[in-house]
Amino acid sequence: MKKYLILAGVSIISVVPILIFILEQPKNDFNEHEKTSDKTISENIVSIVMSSSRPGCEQSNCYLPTKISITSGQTITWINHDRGFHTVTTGYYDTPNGVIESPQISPEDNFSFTFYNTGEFRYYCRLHPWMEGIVQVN
Ligand SMILES: [Cu+2]
Repeated sequence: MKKYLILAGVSIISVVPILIFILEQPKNDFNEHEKTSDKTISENIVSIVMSSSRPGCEQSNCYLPTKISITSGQTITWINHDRGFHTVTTGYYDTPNGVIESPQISPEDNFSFTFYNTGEFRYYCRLHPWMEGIVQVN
């Protein structure tokens, strides 16, 4: 009987560190994930709203927010929440000024640009002339 008790004791002692190890693992992953989230939150996000490929979004927002203010050296990430393709192109429709010339951003994809020069940057979508936004860099 004593033998079994010792055996049980030894089993518990050897199992506990394994359990701690297993329980620690997801916790570490979670912390890692939290760090990634913080990084995302600190970015400046502009959302390309659903259905902006159809005229009408200019009544509210095609790019949300339509005007965003940042300081020099900061990055803006545009996230396409629509089902169609869009671009971020600085200038006015048919007269791009070449500061930003994004590729076509596919649905759920994103595009980032870091602004070093100050000033007001107006931009639009090459595919949908009614989509306009402004970046103010201070
Ligand atoms: Cu568009």
